[in-house]
Amino acid sequence: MYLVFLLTLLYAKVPEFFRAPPDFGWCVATAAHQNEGNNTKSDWWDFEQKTMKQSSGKACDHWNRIEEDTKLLQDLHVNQYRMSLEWAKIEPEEGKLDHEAIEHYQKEIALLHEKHIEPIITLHHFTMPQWLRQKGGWLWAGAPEAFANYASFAIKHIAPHATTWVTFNEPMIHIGGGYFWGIVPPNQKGSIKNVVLPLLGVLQAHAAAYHAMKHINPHLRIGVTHHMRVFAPYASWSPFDHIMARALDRSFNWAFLDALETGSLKLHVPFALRHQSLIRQVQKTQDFIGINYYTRDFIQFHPFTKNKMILHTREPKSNLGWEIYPQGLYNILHETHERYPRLPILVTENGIADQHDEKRSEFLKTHIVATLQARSEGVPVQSYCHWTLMDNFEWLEGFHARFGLYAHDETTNTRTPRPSAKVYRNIILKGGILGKPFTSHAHKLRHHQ
Ligand code: IFM
Repeated sequence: MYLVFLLTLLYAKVPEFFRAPPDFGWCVATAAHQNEGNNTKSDWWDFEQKTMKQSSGKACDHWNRIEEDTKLLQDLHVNQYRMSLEWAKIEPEEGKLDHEAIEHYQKEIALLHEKHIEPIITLHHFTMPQWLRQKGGWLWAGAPEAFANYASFAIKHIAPHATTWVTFNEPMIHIGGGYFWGIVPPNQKGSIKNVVLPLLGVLQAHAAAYHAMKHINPHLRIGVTHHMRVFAPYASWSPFDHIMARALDRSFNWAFLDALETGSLKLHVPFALRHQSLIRQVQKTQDFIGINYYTRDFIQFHPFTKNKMILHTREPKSNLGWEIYPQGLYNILHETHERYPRLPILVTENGIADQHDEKRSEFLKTHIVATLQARSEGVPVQSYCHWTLMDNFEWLEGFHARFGLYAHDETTNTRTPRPSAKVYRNIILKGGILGKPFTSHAHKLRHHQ
């Protein structure tokens, strides 16, 4: 009997309390275009008017409600807030600054500091000024310098007291969406090879901004927020599924971050793309790794048929059909640390589209356990940012994908806390969470079958 009890203790996953250190970053993440409204000088605005049924319009009218929304952050008890600046509002025409927009951001950021909420500021979150898009976006030779000037202006004049900065949000999604799938600006559907040049442009813009910002203030922490997914083979017996899952893992998850470490961009997608280039100035241009984690994909690959690749998901799923897979976050945190041991890690996005708030509380709990467990095992995770504060404009999905801790009503602009907001608040107030640990060392199983 005693032996059975001992064995149960040894092998059962007994809940543990995972404590966050007092300086842990409890955070929510947002983006300007999705919340502020009236981003009329941006390429996305243009794109919405021309091609979408629903436009971001006034979004959540956050532009006119910064006091009210800062209060929502205080109610959650977060001590960090990830937000972005809209370059198109700050510099609506090339070389012409909009002082009203600049004062607005100064005020918003001062308010956050006053309430002891540290801003984490993203400079580019999918949108760019129309004038830059017209010049060719990241393919324009002048783009790196223009981006570096904007970044330097922001750290000097908009948020001089902010220490953590993100140059680009989800560069692989931004460029893949624009130049391979062709579903977002600049709508250029093409072969996978089309992503190489704009990706190099983004790397150059990132590096130019990184060096310019560090020159002004060497104490800043600068990085990117990188969308990472678990790619698993659909059929465990299929070598093709394995090959493609591994290739996607290397190219989508690691190639960009590796380039920021080594200066060398290596992309290899079987039967489609093999690329390697060296941009020395990109080497060692990140001070932290920002991970945006949502889900896992199962990859089915038939190299000799027309429709070569099919993506599958499994239950349980969000309203957008994305699998809920917290073990993936735990594994990715370990893998990231093994790959870049010198760098701290921030979970800069993690959330779920869940209109009726049926799954969000459990989602929050399990993903925070994954984060804090990895931390307790030596992974230097410093923050957890939940995506997102309130329902907002979810890009191609419009307003129907509801990611908010607060429900947002587009007609009245009211913000109503969902039960999960209270759950997050309680975790923050307790400084940790009781939960079942994830299978340790599962990160060694590379493809999460
Ligand atoms: O809303 C987006 C965000 O802008 C970037 N990361 C993923 C989120 C959910 O799709």
